[in-house]
Amino acid sequence: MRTMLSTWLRPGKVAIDAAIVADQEGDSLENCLVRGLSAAEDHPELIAIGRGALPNSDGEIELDAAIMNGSDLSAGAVCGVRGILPVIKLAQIVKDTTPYVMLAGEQARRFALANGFVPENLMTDEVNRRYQMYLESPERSKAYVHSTEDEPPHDTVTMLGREDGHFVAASSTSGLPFKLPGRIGDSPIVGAGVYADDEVGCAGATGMGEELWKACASFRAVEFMRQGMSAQQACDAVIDQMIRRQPASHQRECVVLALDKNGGYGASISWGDFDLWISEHGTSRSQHYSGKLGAKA
Ligand code: SD4
Repeated sequence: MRTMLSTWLRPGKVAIDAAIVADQEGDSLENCLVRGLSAAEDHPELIAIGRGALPNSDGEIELDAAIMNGSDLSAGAVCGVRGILPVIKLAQIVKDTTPYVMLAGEQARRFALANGFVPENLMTDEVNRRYQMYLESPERSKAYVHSTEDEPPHDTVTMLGREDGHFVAASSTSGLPFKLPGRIGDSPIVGAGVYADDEVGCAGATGMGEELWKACASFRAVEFMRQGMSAQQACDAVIDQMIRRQPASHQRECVVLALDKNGGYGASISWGDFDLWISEHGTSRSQHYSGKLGAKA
């Protein structure tokens, strides 16, 4: 039986639905996650990842993605990529066709073009409108924020998959809204945003990338499971440690999610709210999590 997880309510639903279709069509576990994330990247109305994501402070969408396969610890990632979709597919091609783990920026884009990707303008009217609002806003000086207005955009979808003791972790992101150009977060970093090892399980992260990266959150969760913790215990232990050691995790969403070898799943969040999609037996449901330090006001 396959279990797949996907983060955040709106983009996570698009991703899990597409992954379930891929599963029903008999695609590999890894391809199910790639197809799930690709669907969310391509969706023009989601203010999340890929097309129609929020741009950096120059008004350009810069995308990051990573995928790790627990069978042999193979991994591929891209970061700071402009005008290319889907970057999760590009990360998979880096994994499968090069001896490298990560390609960055303009060179990753050139690699994409050489592999048949077609450059596109990913800015939608809605995102142009929000960028104008950002330019005119007194909040502009605080560009380093996680979310802007009414509905938090949730700029990352992280997916995990398990099938008969085999694990895959994948993540696709536009990073933080109006980030400094060139800024890279945890999502494309193996060990921070994703980690998978068939000996143990897999884990992923979403939220404040700098904190999750400093915690090596995904690797740490997998190593906690190696020590015998369940997925839920491992996620709690990572977040507890972040709360203890990293003051910024007290006001920012820092989320870890995991799948273990015993059929369990788990997620934990430091502060704020988080929704996880879980697919088992071809149907999906969402589960809500509140921060250990309280939900958003
Ligand atoms: C980042 N972790 O680049 C990502 C942001 C995120 O929901 O997860 N947003 O820091």
